[in-house]
Amino acid sequence: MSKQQVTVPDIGGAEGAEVIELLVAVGDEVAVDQGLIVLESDKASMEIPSTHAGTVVELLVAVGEQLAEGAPLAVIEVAGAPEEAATAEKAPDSPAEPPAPAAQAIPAAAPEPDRGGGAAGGTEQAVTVPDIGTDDAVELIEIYVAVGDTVAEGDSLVALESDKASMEVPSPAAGEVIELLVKTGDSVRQGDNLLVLRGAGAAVAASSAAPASASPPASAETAPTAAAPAPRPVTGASAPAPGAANEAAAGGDRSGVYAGPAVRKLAREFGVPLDKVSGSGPRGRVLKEDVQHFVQKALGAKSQGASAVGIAVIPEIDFGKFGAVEVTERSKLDKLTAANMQRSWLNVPHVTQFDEADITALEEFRGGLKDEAARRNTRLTPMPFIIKACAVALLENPKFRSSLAAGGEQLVYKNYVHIGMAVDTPAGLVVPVIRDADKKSVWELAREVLELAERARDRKLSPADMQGGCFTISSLGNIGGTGFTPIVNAPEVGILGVSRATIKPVWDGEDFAPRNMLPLALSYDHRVINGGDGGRFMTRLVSLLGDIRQLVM
Ligand code: CAO
Repeated sequence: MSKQQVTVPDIGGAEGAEVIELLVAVGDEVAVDQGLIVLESDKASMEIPSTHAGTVVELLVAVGEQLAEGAPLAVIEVAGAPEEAATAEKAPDSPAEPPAPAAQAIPAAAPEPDRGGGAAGGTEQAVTVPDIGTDDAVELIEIYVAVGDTVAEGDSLVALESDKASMEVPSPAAGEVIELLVKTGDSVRQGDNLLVLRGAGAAVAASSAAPASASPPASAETAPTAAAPAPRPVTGASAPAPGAANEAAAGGDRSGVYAGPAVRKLAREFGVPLDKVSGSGPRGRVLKEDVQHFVQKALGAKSQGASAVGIAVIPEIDFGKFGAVEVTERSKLDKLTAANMQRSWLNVPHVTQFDEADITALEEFRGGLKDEAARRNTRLTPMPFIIKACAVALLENPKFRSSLAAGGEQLVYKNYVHIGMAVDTPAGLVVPVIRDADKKSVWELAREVLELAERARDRKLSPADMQGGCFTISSLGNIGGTGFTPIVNAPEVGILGVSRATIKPVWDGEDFAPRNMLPLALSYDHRVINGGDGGRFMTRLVSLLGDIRQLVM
């Protein structure tokens, strides 16, 4: 038994690369060539393979660490005599060692010197696949440029992927892409033409590396080739030949995370855990679209509900299992109302306060005005009186016509009294707004209630008719019920729910007397209005409705 340390090999000149994934854990048995960690520089992600077979007894790095060539990664306990182990090990720092494709990254190196075939500015040059450390074909997984794009020297042109590493091919010179000679999914080898670049001034060097095996398209044959980045042999704890690649590590079982650098970058930007994304590319490779789809799905789930605030989403049930069902599409208005209700319900800490107003006198007065109402071609319901009473209470209690602003740091007091009135229509609930209710007479309010309710039911309200409210009244008095808790119409802070008035026996100190009692429910945003404010508002309202002579004072 001997312990052997695995270090970071030459990573293609990258000054530092980040550990983005650990592929093994302490106690794991590893084979020579099996990936230990994944490193990512700004140009490539690469697996660093083990140089020894044995048991991982120590992991010396953590995800997120920046590593440079020579940094120790792991300690492997190797079975057998130390001598044998030493023989099995590939000598670190051996300059004679061939390039290690598994750890090979193609750096954005300077082009090789012009060999004479280069051309001056404006000349077309074919850019070829640089030395990728293997004679085997690799897959072209992504093209970052399109015809017409202007690129700078070092800009990524395409991404290639072998069994062990994905790497971006940088442009050897500045220029304009005038022809693409490859497409995504192509298999390419060192020397194959990738694209034709029209140089932007400086000459781009011709490469002598284009192999005979390359069979470029006709248009490229005539063009001199632009230099690929200079090859960099991997030295140090060198990796084995590609033939020895560990298939499982290459993209199978461990790697829900089989993705190129651009995709990894995108995933990082959106905070997407790549191991949760199912790859739709060849061998399960995660593509950009897969990450985008993942983000879309996550957003969709949030907007559907409650997961946005950490509450479990209500499960969808197949009700057809229990009996006949009928499914209908909801109207836009219904869906909008639902969204608004949920937003208010989840954002506003509600308190609802209840009381009853004795409207016996109001109803007597109103009853006596029926003829007058007919003469004025209108109807006089309790609603205009309630609106007028609310307007007075709102004038006296300015907090009830305020709204929170600046994330709760400020309160905006509105120096106007615009009151919304919930109207039940066949298409759904709408809330037209009566402007300056405090300045209008009960007759004017009666006319406006009638007119707005008609326009609402005929769907003739404009968006402007439904904006600017300070407070809302929702009356179910014509429908029935003894009470309900209305939801604040945020960003307003208060809403009055009115239920059906009924004659009740009320103790007057000496006897029970039949009185016409109107049930009221006042909901408010408890971030703005406290119980005292609520109590004062409600008491005043009850008093105003109980003696409507005060409304003219
Ligand atoms: N108690 C007893 N009777 C009442 C009453 C009350 N609180 N409120 C109204 N009534 C009576 C009216 O007096 C009228 O009878 P008369 O003609 O004999 O006087 C009758 O009920 C019908 O009134 P109306 O509904 O036509 O008129 P309105 O002014 O009371 O209300 C409007 C207008 C638009 C508010 C109402 O029609 C409406 O749509 N209400 C529903 C609001 C709603 O859906 N709220 C819930 C929102 S949250 O889901």
